[in-house]
Amino acid sequence: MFLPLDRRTRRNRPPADAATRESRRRHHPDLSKLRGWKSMQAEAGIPGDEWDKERRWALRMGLTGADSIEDKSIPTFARGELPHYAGINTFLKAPYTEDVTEVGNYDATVLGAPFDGGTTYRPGTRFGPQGIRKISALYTPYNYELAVDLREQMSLCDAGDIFTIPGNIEKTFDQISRACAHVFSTGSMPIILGGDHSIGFPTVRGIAECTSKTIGIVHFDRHADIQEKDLDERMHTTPWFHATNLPNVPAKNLVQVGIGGWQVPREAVAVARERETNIITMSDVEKMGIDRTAEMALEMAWDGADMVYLSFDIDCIDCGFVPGTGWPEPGGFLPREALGLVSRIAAEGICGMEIVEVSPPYDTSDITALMATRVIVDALGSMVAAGKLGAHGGLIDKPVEFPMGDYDAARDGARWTTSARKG
Ligand SMILES: [Mn+2]
Repeated sequence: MFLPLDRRTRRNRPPADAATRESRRRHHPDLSKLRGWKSMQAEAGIPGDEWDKERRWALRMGLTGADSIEDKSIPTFARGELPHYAGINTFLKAPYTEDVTEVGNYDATVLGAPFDGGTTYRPGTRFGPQGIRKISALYTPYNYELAVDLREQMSLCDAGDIFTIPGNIEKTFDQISRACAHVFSTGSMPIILGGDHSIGFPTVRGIAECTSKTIGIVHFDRHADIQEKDLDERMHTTPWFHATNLPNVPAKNLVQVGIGGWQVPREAVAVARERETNIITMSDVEKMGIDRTAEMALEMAWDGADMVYLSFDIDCIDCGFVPGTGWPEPGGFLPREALGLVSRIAAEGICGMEIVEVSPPYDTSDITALMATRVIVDALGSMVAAGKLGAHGGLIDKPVEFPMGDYDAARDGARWTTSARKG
């Protein structure tokens, strides 16, 4: 038994009287009240069937391992989750749905929007999807604190990247809207890996055209991103101007969290004021705390809305944690705060999400891409824990269907893509 140490003499203090003992009791809390204990017990109740299935599949795909390998679940060729450093990466090593008509078989679909033509300072976000997928291999699908195992409790696929058109913002927007509309129409929740923030307009447009219902947006950023044009085009400073022009995406349901610093243009503020969007600055968050901020954001985003979309600009986090981004700005969220907020927003259910502005060429040790991965898995984990994944499915009342490509029919058209060649 340990007696409390007297701080001055460093010797054990004599036993305290009953009243003092009572007041000290809180220093020895009931362990069973801790998340650590609860999660430890909860793990026993999570099934392992999908993991068994994956290992069975890995052996069938990758040959049995060498005779000297004692663990007979290890194949010769790396297949599936293990080892984390090996393999051809999709997001979280989820199955690659090369045939995009198959995404409807999964609860959620990751799709890349590799585009940085809307960038107004540092480029490089065209490599965002690759960077995020690469470091996502670090994760297991299980989260101890949430007591959630994504592999067992939901299904996820990676549809690869959208064919964007470098140097042409509008054609890229059309491609992105089409891709998002396709995924959303199948009922699978789209998770879009940007790309710069200009993609926020076409992603929301793609989703909005599949439903007559109203969509709210929770937008994490240091920047307001709501001016009409920047440098004469619809750059990454403009998505919410155009998104909130859509008939079923009202500006009053746009909640912008973490805004502040010296990079918010006055043009954007004027639009936010005219349209009466909801801006919660970083200092507002500091004053209110995470719980109240989340409560307020949810209330405003869901006010009269049928579903909520999450747009997460990685630069909302203090740039000391996310160097790999286009417009770094100090004074933003700590990672723990941002993740806490995302989890609370996602716990009420989201109909889709995007994570933008990750620029691997400016990243250090993959930390920015890692942060982006966390935002996604934390949102998914939170939705799974709250039983909200797929809740938006019943609201898709105008699903769209696009024809599959036909090589011969396309060849009859006027133009045909040539392979990229220098000179
Ligand atoms: Mn930003």
